[in-house]
Order: sequence, then structure tokens, then C-alpha cells
Amino acid sequence: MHLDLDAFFASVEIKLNPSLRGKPVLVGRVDPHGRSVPRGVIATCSYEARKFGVKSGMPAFQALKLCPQAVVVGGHYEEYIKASDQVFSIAARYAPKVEQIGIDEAFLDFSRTEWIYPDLTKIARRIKEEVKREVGITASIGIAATKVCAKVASDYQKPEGVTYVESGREKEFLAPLPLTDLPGIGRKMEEYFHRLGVKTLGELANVPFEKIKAWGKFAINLWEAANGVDNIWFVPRGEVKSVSCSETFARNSADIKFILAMLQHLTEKVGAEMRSKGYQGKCVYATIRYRDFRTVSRQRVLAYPTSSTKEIYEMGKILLRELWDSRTPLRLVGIGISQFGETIQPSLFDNVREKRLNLEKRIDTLREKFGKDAVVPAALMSLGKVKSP
Ligand code: TTP
Ligand code: MG
Repeated sequence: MHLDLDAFFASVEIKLNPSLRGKPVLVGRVDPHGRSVPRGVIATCSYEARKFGVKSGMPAFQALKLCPQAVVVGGHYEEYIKASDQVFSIAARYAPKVEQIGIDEAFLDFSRTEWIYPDLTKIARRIKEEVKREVGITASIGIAATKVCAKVASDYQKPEGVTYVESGREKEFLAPLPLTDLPGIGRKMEEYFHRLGVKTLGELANVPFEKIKAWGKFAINLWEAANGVDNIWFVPRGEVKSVSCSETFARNSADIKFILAMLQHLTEKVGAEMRSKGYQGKCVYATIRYRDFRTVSRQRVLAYPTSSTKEIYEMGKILLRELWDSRTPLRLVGIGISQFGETIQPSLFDNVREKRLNLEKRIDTLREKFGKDAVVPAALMSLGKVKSP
């Protein structure tokens, strides 16, 4: 089963601002840390905007030419991540294995579950309804025995579609579809095949294998996919991995001591989660939200991947200084880390870093054993009874 959220960023923006519902909405592109990308292309748009021919990746000026009444919004990356996490935890209520392959899509593996779930369409509808009710956005789902086919099927009846492809009929399902419906085939590849007289997936599937072989490995992979066979050519977009934590204050605050203590408290949580999962991240990002809900983020790449609370916090402080004028009251602060890389073996660490990391790991163990308040950094005392890490 493959689940893909509908007009994802746009749907979250509409959820945050319901007055946008029913309107053509364009989402300006942002990088994974919430910063606007200066080149003005749109990340996605609502289905109302798609009626005018607007597509993701289109320059904003072109999209606005097609649809001048469209509203341009965007930038709430943390909210996208939050919604994405919520959706996939709903999926995990049902699917024994959830393989998230992008911020808004995942494969749900229901292999060998026939005895618990005789009717997967029913489960797909239930998941879709729970996502709508609990997260406030919509999803489309494709059910098929192969990954490629399930992915194509989830796109087949968007938005809010559930498409079931019977096992054994994969090839038949794919046959009438244009080549670009297969993930990974872009316009260039399509042109190449068109020149060879191949326009649909069915035509591709029926090209004799001998001929396909002459076109090279990539063609073989596509040919197998068109024939309904799963193969490794299907490399999904990289998993969006990050660990982050944010907190809305009980009262808006411009008190630097309080805000730094809160930042440290949140970083403790982020660091502990990174260490418990064995992750190391390279890119630290901080977010602040003003009382008028204006939210800004900033990121910096570290020299090497880390899971150390202290190192993440030091960078967080720098980012906070760059983001905030230290005067305007804030209602939220958040910190996160992404760009997970290879775990660097302690032998590659310099001594100080290694010692610090070991100390933090020991503190994690103490907290596990004796409770979360067992070790509290001095700065966090000022948070009083505010949740400790
Ligand atoms: P998609 O699932 O490709 O698109 P979508 O969810 O907006 O629309 P659909 O209903 O067709 O699934 O991508 C998911 C999100 O990823 C999308 O909402 C915004 C982001 N994205 C970009 O930032 N840049 C891009 O070029 C694309 C394709 C997506
Ligand atoms: Mg989507």
C-alpha cells in the first residue's frame, strides 16, 4: 500500500489558515529548514490552483499569470513535519511496517496480514478518514502487490482517492498510462521513448526484451516495472530525517534567560533522542515564533555530524542570536537537527568531544534509570516546574 498526501504543503497551509479553503493556494518554495528559496518557484499548490494549469516547480510569476487570484503562502516547515509525523503514526496503527520515503509519502507493508485484514480497501479508507479527522488534511492511497504499482495507484485518483489493483493485473492497470506516470520518468526520458515510438506503459511493456536490452540498464528497469515486476530501479526520494522539538510558552516572553533555558531544555530532548537512535546530524536549525505568529527559522551546517546536546545547543544559541532582536516577545522557540550522516566513530573524535559525548550518554542512562529529573543542568532550574527533558 502506498499513501501520498494531497497537495501536502498547501493542505497544511489551508489547515493553519482555514480562510484559504476552496481558494487557489500557491506554496512558495522553502528548503528543509523553513527558509524561503530565493528562486521563485512554487513547491506545490492546491487542487483549485491546478485547475488553472499551475504545477509544482513552476516559477511563481508564471503560476500567477495562469491564476492571478491565487494566494501565495508558505514556510511553515515545522508544521509540515508535524503533520507528516502524525500521518505516519496513524498509518503505523494498522500497517506492521511503515517505510516513509518522503515527507508526504510512505509504503505501508501489509504482507502476510490477510488473516487480520481481509479487506485492505476498507483499511485504506479508515486510514484516510483518520488522517482527515485527526490531522485535518487528505491523503490518497494505492493498494497493489508491487511497490511501483501501489505508488502509481496512489496517484491515480487524487485527491482523496483509494485505488485497488488486483494482484496479477498490474500490467493491465499500468498499460494505458503515459510513461511519466511511472516514478522516475521525467520529460527528457519521455521524449527519448517517444522518439522510439513508445508512448504508453503498455507499449513499453510490449517491446521485445531483446530490443530493450540494447537501450541499456535503465530501460530494462522501466520495462520490468511496466510489466508489473518490482525491481530496484525504483529509488525513492531520500527520507526526510530530522529530530526537532519546539515549545509554545505559557506566556509570551522576551526574557533572554528564560528563552535560553527553554532552548537548552529542548536541545536536551533532541540530543537524547539522537543518541538513543544512534543518529548524528550535521545541520542545526532554530525556529522562533513572534506573538503575531510570524515564524522564522535559520540553519547552519556544522563541521561534523553530532548528537551532542552541548554542540547542538551552542549552534542553537548562535542561530537564536541571528534570528532574534532580544526585545520582541516570543511565543515559541524550537530547535532541530537534520542531514544525518555516517556515524563517526569515537576514534575520529578529538578527546574533548569524545569525553563530552560519553558524559552525555551517561546522563541519558542515569535519566533512564532514575527519572528525567535525575540530572538537570543549572540553567534549566530557572524553568522551575516546566517540563524537564
Ligand atoms: P508531492 O507529493 O509530489 O506533491 P503534493 O503532495 O503537493 O501534491 P499531490 O496531491 O500531487 O501529491 O510532494 C509533496 C510535497 O513536497 C509538496 O506538497 C511540496 C514538496 N515539494 C517541493 O517542495 N518541491 C517539489 O518540486 C515537489 C514535487 C514537492
Ligand atoms: Mg503528495
